[in-house]
Amino acid sequence: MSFNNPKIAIYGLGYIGLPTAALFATSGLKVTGVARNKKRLELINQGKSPIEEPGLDELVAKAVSMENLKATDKGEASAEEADVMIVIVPTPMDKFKRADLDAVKSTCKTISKGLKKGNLVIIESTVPQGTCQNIVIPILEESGLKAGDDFGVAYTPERAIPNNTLYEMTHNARVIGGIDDESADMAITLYQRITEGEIIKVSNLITAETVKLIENTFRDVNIALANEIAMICEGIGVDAIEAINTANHHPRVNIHTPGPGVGGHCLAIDPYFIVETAEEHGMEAPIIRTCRNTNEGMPNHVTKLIIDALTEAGKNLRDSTIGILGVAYKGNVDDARETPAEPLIRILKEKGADVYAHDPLVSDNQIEDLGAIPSDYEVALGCDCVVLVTEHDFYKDIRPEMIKNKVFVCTRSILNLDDYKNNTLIFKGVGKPNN
Ligand code: SAJ
Repeated sequence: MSFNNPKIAIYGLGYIGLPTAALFATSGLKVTGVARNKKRLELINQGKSPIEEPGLDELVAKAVSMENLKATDKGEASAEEADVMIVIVPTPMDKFKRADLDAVKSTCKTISKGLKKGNLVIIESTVPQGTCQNIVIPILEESGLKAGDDFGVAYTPERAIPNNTLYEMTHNARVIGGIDDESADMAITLYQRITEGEIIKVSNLITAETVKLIENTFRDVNIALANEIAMICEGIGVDAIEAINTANHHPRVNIHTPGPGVGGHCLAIDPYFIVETAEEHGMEAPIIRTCRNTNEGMPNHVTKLIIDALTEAGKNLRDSTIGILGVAYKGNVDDARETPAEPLIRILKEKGADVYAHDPLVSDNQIEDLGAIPSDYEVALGCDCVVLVTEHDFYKDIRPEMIKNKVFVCTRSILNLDDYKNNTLIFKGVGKPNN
């Protein structure tokens, strides 16, 4: 294999797979992207991005016009032609809160059929610790080749944040671990083509897997702490945001921001992968589990705030309309995966409320899938209780007089609290002192 100009096959053309493919292609390498969704393949081959991400459309257009990126559903043939195969497929959680590795396993099976001596297989999907060694490598070795002797294996987690993916992919530090030094070094040479960021080589595959999981777990645990502080502050009449922001002036304190719960395909899932691995080894992870419970409990807490606010207004949740502002899992993204809006909508409906939802970025179909009635901004603002769930910039200019029925619950810290004092509005919020 020529490592000056390896041919690459990337399995998975999603939020991370497609930008990775486009970056390698525009760096001058021949890249084949493999995915199943025909519509997605068509769009990419026309030089268009099926994913909303700043700069991605232009990058895909450039990669395709350079004739360096093509998308296909032929996984085995792509492996036969490639020198390096990169796996960036989703690893969701099943109903038992364990990693669903089906996509990783079937992709590795496909790759094993086209694997040749001298190839390098790189895994980027987030996986429980030990997956590369115990699951990926045995599947790849079904090819009859031996990992380490005949082909290389490396793990490098994706760590870019949606909405700033391209910048973070090309500037964040990258972590790489290999089955051996040669594998790690080959992967480092490859990623140096697309990143200006530092590349950190760790001891082995499992260390690299662990790094990814503990990063997101740190954030989830920290947010759980912020949420617990917020709920206590509400009860004792302290503005939690003021307290947290002030505490964060201390040089060694960085408390995260409370909210309606933790969504997205990473923080709400990855901590469970550590719990799973710990339990498989006869251990427990009580802190991580408790923090997950706290964050998963936030939609219940928000429901309580809504009930309290409506009660003050002399209304019943059962007979009320609720207007949700924002269903995306966080501000300024169009992504509603694992959004805390979903359990909130479910709980409110179970309690008999009619739930309307507005989101400037998420489609009406997705809003329906989440269980709410898609509505205009004005309709949501006209409900018996308005609940701000996502901190889209679009909502930053919301003013008390826009809340028609004068009952407002805010789960994010984007509004100026002073605006909500001393007026007739019934206002409650996560981490806001009860008025
Ligand atoms: N959230 C809070 N309070 C905070 C920060 C976040 O409630 O102070 C909530 C958000 O509203 C959202 C969820 O947590 O619902 C997750 O948001 P996020 O911005 O922390 O993270 P993600 O899921 O968009 O992306 C994370 C990032 N990981 C870290 O910052 C350590 C990203 O770099 C990773 O690439 C990504 O996970 C991933 O793919 O693992």
